[in-house]
Amino acid sequence: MEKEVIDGVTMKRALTRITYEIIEQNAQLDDLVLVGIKTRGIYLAQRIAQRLTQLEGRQVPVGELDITLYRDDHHQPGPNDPEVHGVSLPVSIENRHVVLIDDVLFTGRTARAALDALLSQGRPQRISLAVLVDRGHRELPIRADFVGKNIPTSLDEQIKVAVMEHDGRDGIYIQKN
Ligand code: 3GP
Ligand code: 5GP
Ligand code: MG
Repeated sequence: MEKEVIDGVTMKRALTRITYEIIEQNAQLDDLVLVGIKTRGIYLAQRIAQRLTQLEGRQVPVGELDITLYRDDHHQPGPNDPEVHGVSLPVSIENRHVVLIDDVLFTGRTARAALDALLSQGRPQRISLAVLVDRGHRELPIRADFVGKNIPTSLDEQIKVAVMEHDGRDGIYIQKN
């Protein structure tokens, strides 16, 4: 059972608002680097970069982090933890302001793994976190600086973020397992 909670137009507006908030916090966009977390976070980062170009006439570099849940090959019990599989940064992040971008913020463990991966690549001046959806249930002291929508969920619900580039439509859906 899947229910649309945010339509495509509202989702685009949320991304535009996040873009304006990023502009407000960065007098000189020269220092900015956007880094998307696979899969949909990368598309969201690319969209924010496009908006920055439209609004400010600036090209902002976009990097990618490949972080997926650690899959236990031995089927041992215990929670899965996110694991970093790849880091692709088009420029040095030394002394830059990095904005990490993900579709959904849940426990915060993916964001934590992303911070580790970034800090292993250099010493950014600052790292911020932007997410399209904050669904609550944090297990670590992590919060987002830019939030598209707060969507409180129960643990047996799942948020589905659809992006045109990957899913052929834009929208945010909630699904009960
Ligand atoms: P994403 O790669 O676009 O973030 O994690 C792989 C995919 O599984 C994610 O897509 C996400 O949409 C989906 N997903 C749904 N619920 C969960 C969840 O609870 N944990 C993780 N890691 N992924 C989830
Ligand atoms: P966290 O590590 O904060 O628990 O979860 C963040 C990552 O897990 C996100 O990148 C996202 O892909 C995935 N995730 C966790 N819960 C959900 C959910 O309800 N919906 C979707 N689409 N992704 C989720
Ligand atoms: Mg994600």
